[in-house]
Amino acid sequence: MKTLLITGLCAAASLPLSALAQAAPTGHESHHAAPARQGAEEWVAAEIRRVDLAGRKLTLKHAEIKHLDMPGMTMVFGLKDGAAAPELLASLKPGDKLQVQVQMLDGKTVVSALKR
Ligand SMILES: [Cu+2]
Repeated sequence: MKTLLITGLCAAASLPLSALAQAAPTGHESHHAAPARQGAEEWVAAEIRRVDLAGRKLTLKHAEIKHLDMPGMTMVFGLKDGAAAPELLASLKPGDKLQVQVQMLDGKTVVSALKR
C-alpha cells in the first residue's frame, strides 16, 4: 500500500520579514536568549546624575527596569549611538528628568533611546 504526499510544498514560501526588520534596526539583539520579550521598548523614568559624552556614558538614577529584573538604583550606562539627537545630548545636565530605553548590549547596560 503506497501513499503519495506531494501536496502542500509551497505553503511556507512567504515569510513576513518586514515586521522583524522594523523592530531591530541595528540587528544587535541576536545574542539575546529571549526573543519573545520586547523589553527594549519599555520607557523607564530616570534622573541624570552625571554626563560624560566624550566617554559615551551617563550616570542615571533610574526607576525599576522590569525587562532586566533590575530595581531602581543609580548606575552608569553606556550611551548607544543614535540614542538621541546630538542637540539633545549636548543639552543634558545633572538633575534633568528623562525617559530612557535600556538594553543589554555585549554584556553592558546601555541607553538605546532617551527623551525628556
Ligand atoms: Cu540599574
